[in-house]
Amino acid sequence: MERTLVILKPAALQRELVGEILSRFERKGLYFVGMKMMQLNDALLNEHYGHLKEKSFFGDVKAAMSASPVIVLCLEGVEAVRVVRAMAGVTNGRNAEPGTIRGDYSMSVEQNVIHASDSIETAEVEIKRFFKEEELFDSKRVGGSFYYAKYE
Ligand code: IDP
Ligand code: MG
Repeated sequence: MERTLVILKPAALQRELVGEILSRFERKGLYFVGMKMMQLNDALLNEHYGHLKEKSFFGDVKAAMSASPVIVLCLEGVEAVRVVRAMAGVTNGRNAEPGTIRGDYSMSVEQNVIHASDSIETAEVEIKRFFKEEELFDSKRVGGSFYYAKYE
């Protein structure tokens, strides 16, 4: 199985879309193997968005990504990188297909609500960038009841 990295951007938190976005991944059948809230700093953003450093909007993107905390997720599943990228939709929310996350929740190229790794190689680098080994968990389901205690 593959693992991929997703970031719920400040727009997702400020617009209170976190639950809806998480539930899409959960219902799709992706396993949550890592999840945490963090404040992104300039050093991390220079690394994460290094491919954009010559772009005129680089500073704006970094400002948008550090405007509030974000939630980083590591999702696992067969072909998870491709599947999650398809669920995200194309970069510009105005062009993203309805039914995708960006297509349903964004009207902007910058404020496009989530980040998703774009290839298996990138995903490996990005997961290491945001998660320590001990912050990632086994996706294997455990036995027993999670509805009642034994004595009820
Ligand atoms: P991606 O997020 O779809 O992989 P990238 O080209 O890697 O797209 O760009 C990273 C992020 O930079 C985008 O998600 C978006 O927030 C922002 N961005 C990309 N292109 C533009 C642009 O033309 N104007 C403003 N922001 C942009
Ligand atoms: Mg990208």
